[in-house]
Amino acid sequence: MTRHLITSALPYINGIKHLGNLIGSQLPADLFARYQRSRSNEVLFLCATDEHGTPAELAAAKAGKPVATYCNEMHGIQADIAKRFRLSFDHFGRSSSPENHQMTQYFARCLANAGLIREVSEQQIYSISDGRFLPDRYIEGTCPNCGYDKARGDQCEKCTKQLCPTDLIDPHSAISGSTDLELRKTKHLYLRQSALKYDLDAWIDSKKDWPILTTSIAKKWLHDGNGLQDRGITRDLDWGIPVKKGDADWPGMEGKVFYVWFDAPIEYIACAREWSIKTGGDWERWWRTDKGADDVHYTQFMGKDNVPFHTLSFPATILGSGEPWKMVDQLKSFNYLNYEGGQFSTSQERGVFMDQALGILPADYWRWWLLSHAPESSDSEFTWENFQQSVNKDLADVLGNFVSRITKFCRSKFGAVVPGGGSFGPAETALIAELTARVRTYEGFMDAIEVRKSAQELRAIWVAGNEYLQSAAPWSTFKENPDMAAVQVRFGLNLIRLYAVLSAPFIPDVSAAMLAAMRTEHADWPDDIEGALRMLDGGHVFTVPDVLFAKITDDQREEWQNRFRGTR
Ligand code: B3M
Ligand code: ZN
Repeated sequence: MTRHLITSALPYINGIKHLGNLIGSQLPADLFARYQRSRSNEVLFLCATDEHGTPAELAAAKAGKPVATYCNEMHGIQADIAKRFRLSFDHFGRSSSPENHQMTQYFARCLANAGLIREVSEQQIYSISDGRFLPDRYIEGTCPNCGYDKARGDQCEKCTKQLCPTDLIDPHSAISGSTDLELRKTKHLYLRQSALKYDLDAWIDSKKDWPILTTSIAKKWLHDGNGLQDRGITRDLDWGIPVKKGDADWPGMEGKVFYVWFDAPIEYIACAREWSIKTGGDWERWWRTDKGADDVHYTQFMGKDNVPFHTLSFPATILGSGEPWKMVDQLKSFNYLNYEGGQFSTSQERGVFMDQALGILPADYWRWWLLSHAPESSDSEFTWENFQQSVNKDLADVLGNFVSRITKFCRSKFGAVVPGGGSFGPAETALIAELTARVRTYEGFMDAIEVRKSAQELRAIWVAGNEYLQSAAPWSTFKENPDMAAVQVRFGLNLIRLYAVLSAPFIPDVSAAMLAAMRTEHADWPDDIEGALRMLDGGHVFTVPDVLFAKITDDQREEWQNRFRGTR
C-alpha cells in the first residue's frame, strides 16, 4: 500500500474558472486521486483557493465588495462547483486561513534564522490618487519589449517577458486608471534564492523520472541569464498575510504583507492542517519526513506556467527552512486548452465556464471529454463538433449502448435476474485474456499519469465488450441454444460491473449508476479479471438503468456554439 499526497495548483479566488483551468490541474489530479484510492492506496488530496494578490483585490473592487467578503463568497461558490464536478478533495482550503497565516510566518522565521532573507530598499511606483503602491499587476502599461498596451507590472502576457512596474511605458493604475504616479522609496524582504542555487540544482537533477516539459522549464529558470535571482517576498498591500517573523513583529515591515506566491504554495501544507482540524487526521504524517511522511509519494498537478514557482521558489522555501518537510516527488504539468480556434476569455465571456458547463450537461460528459483530450504534451483544442462526436460515440454508442442492450435483452428473455448455468466458452475465454492485458496496460498508464493514453485504453476496454456482444449475439443464440445465450448474458452483465469499477476515476456518477443497476457493493479493483467476471452469479437480481448518456443533437450543438462564442 502506498501513501499518496496529491495537490492541485490553487485556483485564484477571482471568478468561476473555465474548462481550460479545470483540465489544467484540478481534474487530472482528481483522476489520479480516485484511481489511487480504487487501488486501495491511502490518499490525501488537497486543494484551496488562492486568495491574495492582485486577482482578489481587483475582482473585489470590481464587485464593489470588501476583499474578505468577496473571498468568503467566492470560496463557497468555487467549493460548490468543485463538488458538482466530483472533484474529490479531502479538503478544499483557503490561502487566507489562519493556518496559512501561521505557517507562512513560521517559514519566514525559519528562512530569516538561516540567514536567507535580506532587506532591500527600492523604488516602487506609488499612485497618488489611489493612495497606495502599485506592485505587480496593480499597474498596467505598454510593454517595452513588444508594444502590447495591456502589459502588467510583473509580466507581459503577450510576449511573456518578465517585467518590473518601472519598465512599463505610459503606466497607469489597474485599479483606477490614474496616471498620477510617482516613484517612492520603500523596502522589502528578499529570499536569497541565489544562495540555494546548488541545492536546487542537485535536487532537480535527482528527479530522473520528471517529464521533459517540467525539467526543461525548471532548468531554464535556474540557469537562465545570470541564474537564479533573489526574489522579493513582501509587498506594500493591505490584503494578504502580515509580514511577521513567526509570532513576532518584523521591525520595519509594518503594514506590509507577504507576496502571494510566497504564501500560496505554503497553503499546500496549511491546507493539511485545516484538514486535520476538520477530521482529526494527523497532518504531520503527510508533511514531515521526521514524523512519518518519509514513505509518502507526493504528486503535484499544475499548468506549465506554474512550474517555475513549484520547482524553484517553493522548494527554495522548503530547503531554506532547513527542516524535514516533504518535497514533491512527481510533478505533472499541462499545456493549454484552447477554445474553438482561440482562447478562453473571462473578460470576453468566450468559452465554457464550469458553472455553465454543468448547466447544460452532467459532469461526466465534461470529465470524459476533457480527460481524453487533456493538453499533456501540447495544447489541445475544444470544438463543439469534437465534443459532440466524442460524447455520442464513446459515451452513448459504445458504453451506454452496451449496458442498455445487454440489460434489456436479459430482462426480455430471462427477467431482471442474472441467468445461471453453463460455462464460459472460447469467446469468453478470449475476451478474458484480452481484458487481462488491457487492464494491466490501463494501470500502467494511470500510475504514470498518462491521462490521454489511459482514456484510450479504457475506451478500448469498452469497445472490446461491444465487439464481444456483437459477435456473440445472444439474441440469435437464444433461438437455438438458450443455455449458451444465458452464459453470454451473464458474462455481459458482469462486464457492466467491471466497467463500472474501471471507469469510476473518469466518470464517477455513471459508474455509480452502473454499479447500482447491478445491485452490488463489489467494487474492488480487478486484479483477477476472470474472477471479476464471475462476481455476479445466477439468480442475482439487477435493474435496467435509465439511459446513461443522452446524445447531443446538432441543434443543441449549434445553440451552445452560439451561446459561448464570446462578445467579440
Ligand atoms: N493561483 C494559479 C495560476 O497561476 C495560481 C496557482 C497557485 S498554486 C500554489 O493561475
Ligand atoms: Zn510584451
